[in-house]
Amino acid sequence: MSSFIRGVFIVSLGVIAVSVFSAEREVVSVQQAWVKLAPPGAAVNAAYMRLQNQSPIAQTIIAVSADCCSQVMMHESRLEGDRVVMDHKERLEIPAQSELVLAPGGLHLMLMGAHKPLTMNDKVSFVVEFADRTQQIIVAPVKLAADE
Ligand SMILES: [Cu+2]
Repeated sequence: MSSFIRGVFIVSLGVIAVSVFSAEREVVSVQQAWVKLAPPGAAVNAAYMRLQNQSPIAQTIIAVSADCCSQVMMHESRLEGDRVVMDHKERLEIPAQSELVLAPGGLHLMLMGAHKPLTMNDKVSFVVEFADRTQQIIVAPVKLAADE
Protein backbone atom coordinates (compact mmCIF):
# COMPACT_ATOMS: atom_id res chain seq x y z
CA MET A 1 0.00 0.00 0.00
CA SER A 2 2.74 2.46 0.86
CA SER A 3 4.43 1.82 -2.48
CA PHE A 4 1.14 2.61 -4.22
CA ILE A 5 0.96 5.94 -2.41
CA ARG A 6 4.56 6.67 -3.27
CA GLY A 7 3.80 5.92 -6.92
CA VAL A 8 0.96 8.41 -6.97
CA PHE A 9 3.16 11.00 -5.30
CA ILE A 10 5.91 10.59 -7.90
CA VAL A 11 3.42 10.85 -10.76
CA SER A 12 1.96 14.07 -9.38
CA LEU A 13 5.45 15.52 -8.95
CA GLY A 14 6.09 14.71 -12.60
CA VAL A 15 3.01 16.67 -13.63
CA ILE A 16 4.15 19.67 -11.59
CA ALA A 17 7.64 19.52 -13.14
CA VAL A 18 6.20 19.43 -16.65
CA SER A 19 3.94 22.41 -16.03
CA VAL A 20 6.85 24.47 -14.65
CA PHE A 21 9.05 23.73 -17.65
CA SER A 22 6.33 24.54 -20.14
CA ALA A 23 5.73 27.98 -18.65
CA GLU A 24 4.68 29.09 -22.11
CA ARG A 25 3.88 32.72 -22.41
CA GLU A 26 1.57 34.39 -24.83
CA VAL A 27 2.76 37.83 -23.80
CA VAL A 28 5.01 38.25 -26.82
CA SER A 29 3.74 37.23 -30.22
CA VAL A 30 6.24 36.44 -32.92
CA GLN A 31 5.75 37.05 -36.62
CA GLN A 32 7.81 36.43 -39.74
CA ALA A 33 10.61 34.59 -37.98
CA TRP A 34 13.22 33.31 -40.40
CA VAL A 35 16.86 32.26 -40.59
CA LYS A 36 18.87 33.52 -43.53
CA LEU A 37 20.46 30.84 -45.64
CA ALA A 38 24.21 31.43 -45.53
CA PRO A 39 26.60 31.00 -48.47
CA PRO A 40 28.36 27.61 -48.54
CA GLY A 41 31.21 27.54 -46.07
CA ALA A 42 29.88 30.42 -43.97
CA ALA A 43 30.39 29.89 -40.25
CA VAL A 44 27.30 31.75 -39.05
CA ASN A 45 23.65 32.36 -39.84
CA ALA A 46 21.50 35.33 -38.87
CA ALA A 47 17.88 35.14 -37.75
CA TYR A 48 15.21 37.83 -37.97
CA MET A 49 11.68 38.29 -36.64
CA ARG A 50 9.10 40.73 -35.33
CA LEU A 51 8.41 40.52 -31.61
CA GLN A 52 5.14 42.08 -30.47
CA ASN A 53 4.61 42.77 -26.79
CA GLN A 54 0.92 42.92 -25.98
CA SER A 55 1.44 43.40 -22.26
CA PRO A 56 1.50 46.71 -20.35
CA ILE A 57 5.08 46.09 -19.17
CA ALA A 58 8.33 45.90 -21.11
CA GLN A 59 9.60 42.38 -21.83
CA THR A 60 13.33 41.81 -21.82
CA ILE A 61 15.09 38.95 -23.55
CA ILE A 62 18.23 37.97 -21.67
CA ALA A 63 19.34 34.84 -23.56
CA VAL A 64 18.54 32.78 -26.65
CA SER A 65 19.56 29.25 -27.58
CA ALA A 66 18.79 27.11 -30.63
CA ASP A 67 18.70 23.40 -31.37
CA CYS A 68 20.84 23.81 -34.50
CA CYS A 69 23.81 25.52 -32.98
CA SER A 70 26.09 25.70 -30.00
CA GLN A 71 25.57 29.41 -29.43
CA VAL A 72 23.14 32.20 -30.23
CA MET A 73 24.11 35.82 -29.65
CA MET A 74 22.06 39.00 -29.85
CA HIS A 75 23.67 41.47 -32.23
CA GLU A 76 23.06 44.84 -33.78
CA SER A 77 24.65 45.76 -37.09
CA ARG A 78 25.64 49.33 -37.76
CA LEU A 79 27.75 51.20 -40.27
CA GLU A 80 31.17 52.40 -39.17
CA GLY A 81 32.51 54.43 -42.06
CA ASP A 82 31.95 52.16 -45.04
CA ARG A 83 31.93 48.85 -43.24
CA VAL A 84 29.33 47.02 -41.22
CA VAL A 85 30.20 46.19 -37.62
CA MET A 86 28.15 44.20 -35.15
CA ASP A 87 27.64 45.12 -31.51
CA HIS A 88 26.92 42.38 -29.01
CA LYS A 89 23.76 43.04 -26.98
CA GLU A 90 23.33 41.68 -23.46
CA ARG A 91 19.56 42.03 -23.67
CA LEU A 92 16.80 42.99 -26.04
CA GLU A 93 13.93 45.01 -24.65
CA ILE A 94 10.49 44.95 -26.23
CA PRO A 95 8.69 48.06 -24.98
CA ALA A 96 5.20 47.73 -23.49
CA GLN A 97 2.46 47.38 -26.11
CA SER A 98 5.00 47.83 -28.83
CA GLU A 99 7.19 45.77 -31.07
CA LEU A 100 10.86 45.09 -31.66
CA VAL A 101 11.92 44.31 -35.20
CA LEU A 102 14.94 42.15 -35.92
CA ALA A 103 15.77 42.76 -39.59
CA PRO A 104 18.73 42.75 -41.97
CA GLY A 105 21.00 45.73 -41.29
CA GLY A 106 19.92 46.04 -37.66
CA LEU A 107 19.11 43.78 -34.76
CA HIS A 108 19.46 40.05 -35.35
CA LEU A 109 20.21 36.76 -33.69
CA MET A 110 23.57 35.33 -34.67
CA LEU A 111 23.70 31.55 -34.83
CA MET A 112 27.16 30.14 -34.29
CA GLY A 113 28.62 26.66 -34.19
CA ALA A 114 26.00 24.91 -36.34
CA HIS A 115 26.02 21.15 -35.70
CA LYS A 116 25.59 20.77 -39.47
CA PRO A 117 25.20 23.39 -42.21
CA LEU A 118 21.66 24.77 -42.32
CA THR A 119 19.89 24.21 -45.63
CA MET A 120 16.73 25.62 -47.24
CA ASN A 121 13.54 24.91 -45.30
CA ASP A 122 15.29 23.52 -42.25
CA LYS A 123 13.37 24.48 -39.13
CA VAL A 124 15.34 26.05 -36.31
CA SER A 125 13.81 25.90 -32.85
CA PHE A 126 14.82 28.75 -30.54
CA VAL A 127 14.34 28.97 -26.79
CA VAL A 128 14.05 32.60 -25.75
CA GLU A 129 14.63 33.42 -22.09
CA PHE A 130 13.08 36.49 -20.56
CA ALA A 131 14.27 38.49 -17.55
CA ASP A 132 11.30 37.18 -15.53
CA ARG A 133 12.68 33.65 -16.05
CA THR A 134 9.92 32.55 -18.38
CA GLN A 135 10.78 30.98 -21.71
CA GLN A 136 9.23 31.03 -25.15
CA ILE A 137 9.85 28.69 -28.05
CA ILE A 138 10.09 30.15 -31.55
CA VAL A 139 10.39 28.02 -34.67
CA ALA A 140 11.84 29.64 -37.78
CA PRO A 141 12.43 28.26 -41.28
CA VAL A 142 15.67 28.71 -43.20
CA LYS A 143 15.05 30.91 -46.26
CA LEU A 144 16.86 33.15 -48.72
CA ALA A 145 14.81 36.23 -47.90
CA ALA A 146 11.93 37.50 -45.78
CA ASP A 147 8.39 37.02 -47.04
CA GLU A 148 6.95 40.19 -48.46
CU1 LIG B 1 25.75 39.26 -35.92
